[in-house]
Amino acid sequence: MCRQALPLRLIRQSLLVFLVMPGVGCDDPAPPAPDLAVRDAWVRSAAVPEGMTAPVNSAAYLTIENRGDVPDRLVGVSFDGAKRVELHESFVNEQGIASMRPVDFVEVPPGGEARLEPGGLHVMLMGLVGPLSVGDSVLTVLQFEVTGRVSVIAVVRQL
Ligand SMILES: [Cu+2]
Repeated sequence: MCRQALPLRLIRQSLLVFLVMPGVGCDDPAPPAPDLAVRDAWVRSAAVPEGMTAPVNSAAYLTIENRGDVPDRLVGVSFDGAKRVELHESFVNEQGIASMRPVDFVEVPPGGEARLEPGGLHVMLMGLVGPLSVGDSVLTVLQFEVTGRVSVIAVVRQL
């Protein structure tokens, strides 16, 4: 085993070790990196309420797997069909009422995955510009701290 999961702050140090001690027992010089795969991406359908021109909001859900050596973070999402997009988590407040709040990022651990699903972490789509109908496909762009931008097609489904 020569590839190890390393915290991001240690990557530079480990590269330095490779440079200073060339040929120290490793046939695979690839630096540690995240290796992300996104699956099960979907968006909750949203109809236009009577008397309005567009639905109020919706949410997107997906699973991000990290087959790499180091963590990555989902730090933002772009979606042209909404005026505002935020990463949210659901929680139950002190009065026992289900609520939600923004989070700055979603951690995707090496060898693990992050699940954004109803009742938990989700991508909040606020101020939709039009309806989201079951069976439609929509483009979202995920922004990761290390990996950068990843385009994902999400299917519209009923909750
Ligand atoms: Cu939300």
